[in-house]
Amino acid sequence: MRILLKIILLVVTGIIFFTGLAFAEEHFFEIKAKKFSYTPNIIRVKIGDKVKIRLVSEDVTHGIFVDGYGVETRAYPGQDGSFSFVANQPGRFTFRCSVTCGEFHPYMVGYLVVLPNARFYLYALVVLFIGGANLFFISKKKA
Ligand SMILES: [Cu+2]
Repeated sequence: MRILLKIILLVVTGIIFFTGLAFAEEHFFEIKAKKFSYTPNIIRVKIGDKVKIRLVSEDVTHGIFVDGYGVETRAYPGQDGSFSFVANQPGRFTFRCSVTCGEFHPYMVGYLVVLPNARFYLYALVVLFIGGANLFFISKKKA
């Protein structure tokens, strides 16, 4: 009986864990770059999400470099740039132009906001709880 209970706990834990992982989404953003701003200039995703960015220049050559992630691309007039990455660190990161494009170039910035995935943490808690309960049963059996 105990063994059956443990097997059920293990299977449930596994299912919950992998369902939690499956909540990662894919996001695509097209960012327009123009002297001296980005549109949009704030990008919000959840941790674990796959982020794909295309940079389109509306005037001169611009770049985009995301602090903390170290990803970069350039967009030339008529030639877009793109990159993708997995948002694996939570927080607010500045992205900035990486090509000197004029006098206000240093102010050409935007923000990447990576939010913690509430559902992921909820599931992690459930997994921890089930794991704890399992340990409790094991220790109780030994005593
Ligand atoms: Cu620039």
